[in-house]
Amino acid sequence: MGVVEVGTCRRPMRGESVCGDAWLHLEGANSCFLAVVDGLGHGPAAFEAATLATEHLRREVASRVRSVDLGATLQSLHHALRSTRGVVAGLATIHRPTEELAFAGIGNIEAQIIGSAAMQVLSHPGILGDGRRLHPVVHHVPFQVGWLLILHSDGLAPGPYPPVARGLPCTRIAQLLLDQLGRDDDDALVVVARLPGEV
Ligand SMILES: [Mn+2]
Repeated sequence: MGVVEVGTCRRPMRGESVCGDAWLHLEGANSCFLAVVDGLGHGPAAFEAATLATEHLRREVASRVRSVDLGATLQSLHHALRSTRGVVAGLATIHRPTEELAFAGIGNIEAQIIGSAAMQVLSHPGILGDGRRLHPVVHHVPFQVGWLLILHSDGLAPGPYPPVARGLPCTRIAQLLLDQLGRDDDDALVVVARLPGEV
C-alpha cells in the first residue's frame, strides 16, 4: 500500500459522455499529493481544461512531492491554463511522519477533514486560467492516522455529510457520498483519503 489509501468516485453531468472533473494522486517518499480539478461548465471543453490541468500538475509535482509549494503550483497552473476556459482546483499534500496536511484551493472546491470532529479547510475565490491576479493561501492542519480527507467538486452538495462508517474502505465512502450528495445537473467528483495504520 502507498502512503495514503485513496478512493474516488466520479460521473459526468446527466446527458454528457465526458466528465469535466478530474483528480490526480502522486506519491513520494512518505508524502502524497492529491488534486481535484473542476473544469468550468461541463462537456468536452471542461474535460479538456481539466485534463490539461492534471497533466500540468503531474509534470510539475511528480519529481518533488515532498517539497512541493502549493501556492507556487497554483500560480503555474493559472498561467498554463490561459488558453482554456479555466478550472477551479484544490491541491493537498499529506506528510505521513508528521501527520500534517497542507491544502490550497481556488474556487468552489470543498475540503473537509473528518477527525475527532469535522473541519472545513477553506478554498479562496478565483478561477485558474482567467488571467486575473491570484492570491492562493496554503493552510496547514493536523491529519492523523485514521482521519478522512474529503475533497469534492460542487457537483456534490457541501457538507455536513451524512454519517459514514469511518472504517469502510475509502472507495466505498466516496461512492456513498456521491450517491447521497451528488447533483445530476453538473459533473461530480469526490476523493477520499486516509493515512492507513493503527489508530
Ligand atoms: Mn462543477
